Amino acid sequence: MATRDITQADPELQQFFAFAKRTFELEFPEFSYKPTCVYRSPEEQLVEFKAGRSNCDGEKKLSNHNTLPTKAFDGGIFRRSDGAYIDTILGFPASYRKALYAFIWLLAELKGFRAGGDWDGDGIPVDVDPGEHLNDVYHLEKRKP
Ligand SMILES: [Ca+2]
Repeated sequence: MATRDITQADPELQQFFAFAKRTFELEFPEFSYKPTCVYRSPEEQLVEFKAGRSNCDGEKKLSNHNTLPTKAFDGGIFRRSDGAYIDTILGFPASYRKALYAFIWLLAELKGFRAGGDWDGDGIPVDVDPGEHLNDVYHLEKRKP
């Protein structure tokens, strides 16, 4: 069963999550930042793979969500007034959404983590970087040592 329990993540990721949440919510008080997926079972990973949302199938290739403590978490942005997930708010401006997520993944890069909004860490967002393909702005993970 996939979880949203940040205490299942690597301690450095837990610390980063707390920092990012505090900083983001100070800067954008109309919104909140919450974990949307921390641990994911291999079976659930296969579902993500088949849907094209991950390069890892959970069988031959494990994702950083598939072990405990996890080496990754996904975070989402929610409207504080009603708790709505910004990705599901009708008419929420796409550019505004991108900018809010970019604030998080740029913080992650500054702190030495790898972000699915810019996998190669060149500062060019994944959706406009011809060298990248999987747009996963929610995903943050530890860099490989
Ligand atoms: Ca990039």
